[in-house]
Amino acid sequence: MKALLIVDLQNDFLPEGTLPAPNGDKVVPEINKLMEHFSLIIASKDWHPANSVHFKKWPVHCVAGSKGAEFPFSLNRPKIDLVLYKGTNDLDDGYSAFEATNISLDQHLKMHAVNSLYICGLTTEYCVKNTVLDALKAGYETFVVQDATAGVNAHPGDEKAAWDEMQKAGAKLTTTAAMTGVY
Ligand code: VGL
Ligand code: ZN
Repeated sequence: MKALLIVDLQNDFLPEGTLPAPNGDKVVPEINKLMEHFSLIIASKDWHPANSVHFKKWPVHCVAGSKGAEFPFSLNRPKIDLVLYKGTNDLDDGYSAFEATNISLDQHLKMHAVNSLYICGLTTEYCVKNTVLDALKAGYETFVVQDATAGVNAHPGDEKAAWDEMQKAGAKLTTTAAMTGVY
């Protein structure tokens, strides 16, 4: 069984948000296309308390319950089966969807007999990368949909390094076109 895991596709990570991935809006139509090809779709949300230590490193973003923490309206939201909340503690960054606090992602995937995970979303260097590395450690066959993933580009070179690190750890790269059969 395969599942689609959409990481942190939230308003604050889009170009108009407080911690923007410059091409964050471009992944939304790709993710909408991908969603048509999965019967299990899980989406994570960065969901921080206003006083999180995380905001010593980052501009304030995705505060629990805020507009910036919502999914964009352009995302085909009704298709999402489960929303995971992470970074909910004021003492951690919560970069990985496997650190979600409302449900154990690993247990949920096992319950649905998922062995292949297709990961996309925002941002390449932080939450996508950490989720991918945790998925590999947990033994899932892990694909990253490259054109459905965008970086925050906080430091030049980080995005390329993240792709290299994910591939070295065993992640396979794919594209929306390859997944949907539309070229
Ligand atoms: C993220 C920086 C801070 C992410 C979250 O979703 O990649 N990046 N918080
Ligand atoms: Zn965050």
